[in-house]
Amino acid sequence: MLITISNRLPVSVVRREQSLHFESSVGGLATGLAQYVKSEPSAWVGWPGIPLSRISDGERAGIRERLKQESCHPVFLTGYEVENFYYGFANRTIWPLFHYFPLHTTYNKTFWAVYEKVNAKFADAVAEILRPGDTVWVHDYHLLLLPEMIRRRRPEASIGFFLHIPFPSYELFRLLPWREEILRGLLGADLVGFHTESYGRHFLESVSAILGHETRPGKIRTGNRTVAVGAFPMGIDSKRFSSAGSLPRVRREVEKIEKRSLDRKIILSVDRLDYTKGIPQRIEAYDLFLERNPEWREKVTFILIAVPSRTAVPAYAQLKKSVDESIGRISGRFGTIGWVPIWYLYRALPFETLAAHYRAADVCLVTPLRDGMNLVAKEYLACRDEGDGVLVLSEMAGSAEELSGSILVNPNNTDEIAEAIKEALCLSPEEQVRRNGPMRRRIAGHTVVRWAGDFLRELSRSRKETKA
Ligand code: ADQ
Repeated sequence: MLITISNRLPVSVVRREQSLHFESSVGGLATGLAQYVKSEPSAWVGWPGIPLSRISDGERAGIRERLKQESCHPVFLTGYEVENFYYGFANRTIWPLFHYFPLHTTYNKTFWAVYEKVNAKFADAVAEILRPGDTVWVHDYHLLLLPEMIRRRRPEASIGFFLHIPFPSYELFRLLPWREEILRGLLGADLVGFHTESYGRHFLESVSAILGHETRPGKIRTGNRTVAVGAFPMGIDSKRFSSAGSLPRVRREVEKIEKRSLDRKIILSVDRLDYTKGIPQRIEAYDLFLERNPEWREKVTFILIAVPSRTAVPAYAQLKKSVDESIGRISGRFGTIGWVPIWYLYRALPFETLAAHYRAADVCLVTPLRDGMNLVAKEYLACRDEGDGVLVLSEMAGSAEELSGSILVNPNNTDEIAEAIKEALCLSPEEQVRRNGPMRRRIAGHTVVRWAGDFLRELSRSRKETKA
């Protein structure tokens, strides 16, 4: 059996009025793994998204029973744990530090203590269902201690870990007061996977400098065990996006967008509202573009879609305010009676609406300051069934390694982004198709299902090698 463990279960429990509802998540990981494990037994361990204070003991048992029908095993968290583990250590310590934002990083002993405690809760939940022969796959920065905690409880288990965010260079990682504990936690796995080779190299460097372990490319020796390290760039469900154009609702939405934009060129960006995504710099670059290219005013519309995210963390609330203000400034400066330079949508969109925006957009601006991978870039290219469209992509996104046919930019260089916008709008359709061809083939061939298969095959191979 494959046991997947992530902070959130693919099913969330929400309370609306008096009753509880079960909503399935449509994230890349959930859909990708769901397809992968269709044919074999599997289980998922994670938090169901509702704090304990919001459910009664009876409801808790009911949730457990109901989730079991979907092979999901809940780890219940108190409000205090959510505050210190999720909003605290995961999102105010690891997230900023691993994305090269040391000034946003909080080092707080309570956050750390609760992080350890919650990881141990997850380990207990896994130990309860883990049987000999099972494979455990732990996901992401919320659960960095889990591989070792499971190893202690079940020394023979086959354990894989995948990090969805960057692993920073040693100079950043060494700032963490709990750097040794985090590395030891990860080394409980048989295979540690990253989106790119360079994140893997950073990890090996930290293990060697901080723990003094012997390392060679792709391998770490720890005690009597060998831990494999590899790059597994995550893909998307490319068929779902490439066939979206055949859905009547998507076609209707595309028409609506084009009609409302009066056939102006459309520039699109889509992200969670997160300070790592470079949204203020992107808006500033658009401002520069309009200032320097008056002939483009009223001929282009920038649709900026941002999903609310981690609003309880102060840095996110500040970002929201500054984005609102800078959008207001551009509209005041360049807007006319018949033209709004930026349309700002601050919400999550259903799949069909998102796909319609990808299909309607002439240019997609993906300019994170740091990003583990960035799936939006891949979704945009997969959606364009004529093969046209221009992707402007940050060099700091993991996906830049695979998507080198895009217009690559330094996300801190607003002059360069402004130039790239102009270049993108002027690129001939033939050139667009020529550039996108290899990238679209890569995306179609390296799907999320293939990613999961590659990782799990490598896990089982490295286990055999260690045992031999
Ligand atoms: P994220 O930081 O969330 O993921 P990304 O990879 O771009 O970043 O994934 C976002 C997902 O949310 C995409 O599938 C996108 O379609 C969806 N989405 C974004 N805005 C939306 C909106 N307004 N409405 C609906 N859906 C929206 C983390 C890491 C990334 C890494 C992924 C996967 O930060 O670097 O690529 O995990 O490993």
